[in-house]
Amino acid sequence: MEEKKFSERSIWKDAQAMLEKADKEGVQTVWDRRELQNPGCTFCQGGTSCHICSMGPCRVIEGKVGKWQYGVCGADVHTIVARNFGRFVAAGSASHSDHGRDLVETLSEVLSGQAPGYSIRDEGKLRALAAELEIEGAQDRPLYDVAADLVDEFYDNFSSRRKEVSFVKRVPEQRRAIWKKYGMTPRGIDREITEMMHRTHMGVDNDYASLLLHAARTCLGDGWGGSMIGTEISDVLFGTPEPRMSKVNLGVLKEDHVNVLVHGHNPVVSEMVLAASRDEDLLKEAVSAGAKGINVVGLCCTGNELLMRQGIPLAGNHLMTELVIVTGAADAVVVDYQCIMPSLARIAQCYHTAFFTTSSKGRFPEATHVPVEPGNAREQCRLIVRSAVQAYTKRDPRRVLIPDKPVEMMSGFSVEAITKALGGSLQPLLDAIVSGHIKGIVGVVGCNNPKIKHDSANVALLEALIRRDILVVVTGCVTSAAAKAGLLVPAAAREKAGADLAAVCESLGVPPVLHMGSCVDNSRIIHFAALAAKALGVDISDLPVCASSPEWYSEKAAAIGLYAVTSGIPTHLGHPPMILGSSKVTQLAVSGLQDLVGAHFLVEGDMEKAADQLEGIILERREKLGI
Ligand code: XCC
Ligand code: SF4
Repeated sequence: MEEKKFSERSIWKDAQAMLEKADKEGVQTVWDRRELQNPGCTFCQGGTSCHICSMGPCRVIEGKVGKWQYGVCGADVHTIVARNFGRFVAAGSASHSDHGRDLVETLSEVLSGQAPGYSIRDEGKLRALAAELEIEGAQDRPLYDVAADLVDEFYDNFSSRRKEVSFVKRVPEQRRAIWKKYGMTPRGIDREITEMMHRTHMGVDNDYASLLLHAARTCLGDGWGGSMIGTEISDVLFGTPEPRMSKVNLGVLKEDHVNVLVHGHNPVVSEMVLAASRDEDLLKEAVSAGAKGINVVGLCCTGNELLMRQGIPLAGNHLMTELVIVTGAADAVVVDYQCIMPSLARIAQCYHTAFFTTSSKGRFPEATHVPVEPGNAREQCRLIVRSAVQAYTKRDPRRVLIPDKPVEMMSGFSVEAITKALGGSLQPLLDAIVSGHIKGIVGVVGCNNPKIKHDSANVALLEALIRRDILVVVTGCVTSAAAKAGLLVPAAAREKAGADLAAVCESLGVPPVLHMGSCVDNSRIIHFAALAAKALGVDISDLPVCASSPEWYSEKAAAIGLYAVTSGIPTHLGHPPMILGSSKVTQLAVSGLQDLVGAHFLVEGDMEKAADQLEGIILERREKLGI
């Protein structure tokens, strides 16, 4: 393969160097497999194939008569596309929410004394949450009693006994009225997901619009339910993030250290791996093995979790997860669940890398499984770190290549931290928006996708937005893109942002792109939007606020998009979901939703044009607000 090809796959030097190394060493990557899948299936791309029952599978084409008109059961193309999309986002909602549930369980086990090693690190946050949810004596009853009530309340959010999930309270009244009108108020997190599966069984909900409204309800149960609970309890257990500096790219690996990579989503695992890596006896073992220390670095969302709260460096995002092993310097990769490519365990076998799974939900046949549960996490994570030290002794220095120097970045912008940075209230930020120094805010979130040159769209959109004096917040895998591009440091304001935005950022000492966390932490963004809307006495759909996922790939990202839109935030996607086979479903997504919820999806592959469109919406909304 010639060099040119590597530079077509990723915009980053560290990635290109590793792609070249992978090629030399015969390691197949996600890009190679993407090419092998070409050309894709047109039916699947348009969402018009159905395998929901065994009378099929069926394939249909809109506008055909006779053959291809209906599935065997009689479903038309709109029903089929809507059912497929409903299931797609239900799976995304389930993933975020099941992660959230794991945190409720961990907190519950802390209370019953069954989770040694975990504790309530942020008592203030726990009491504030309890007060917000009107739990009696939130501020003065014993901490564990209040926490027990909070655990009950959150468990109840997953059930079928409620009319709405707790955090619907956070939503502006106008928005709640819209949800009520269209039957979109999420009642119970699991309930909406289950109902989505029920409705999409053969012969239940056959009306595409009705299916999509329930899909929205399911996703709202994720955003304002499962994800939000996940974020809030993570803060309670591990601390609410505050601004801190860190580093990013493959250069954060250290040649003379035992490198332990944590990948996945749940801080319950990664926080404990980090704690174990700081144990004196294990550090001594590392030194006896010839290393200078133990270096824990993050990947993807659990990397974001550690970065936000502990300042742990980020090795990279989704498309870097294979390449990090190709450095030959990854002594252990520790995973929990979600976005962990099945290829990783095989690639680890090409090196000395020890690959550990920790969740009973996320097994790989090639991996060493070390089950990590709240009750045994401390010991199990010590075992993992000890094995990493042993793996280090097997590292082959001739195969090690750590490309590039790390880039500096700033992280830790929780809603609490932003409020604090502004002097205790959101008012100065709202003032800057009203005065026009900040035109608006866009949340740029989500993944990588080998269909799009790695991080090219993420970075292009970020730069185009800040140039237009639009403040950007990032989460998930866009974080690493933003950081590598040098956008997560205060100096980026002067270098890359428009003059007005730069002036605001400089006066506050913050970057023009603020890192707000992992993907479940998109709940921080909608919470932030709700607070801003309430402060201005308007609905979220009145705010000059948009969202984008330029390189999204996952079911979770689609769920996020749908809860953002139905929360009133217009959302751009860099490439379309599998719905284009139905004109009615597509039409509802890109314009019909506007009339219902005051926001819609936009799909645009050119990031300058996307930035123009987002700016257009922001200016329109400003005008309507009279600012
Ligand atoms: Fe996964 Fe969360 Fe996407 Fe990254 S951004 S590829 S979903 S790790 Ni969530
Ligand atoms: Fe075919 Fe209908 Fe069965 Fe889908 S549900 S596979 S369209 S018969």
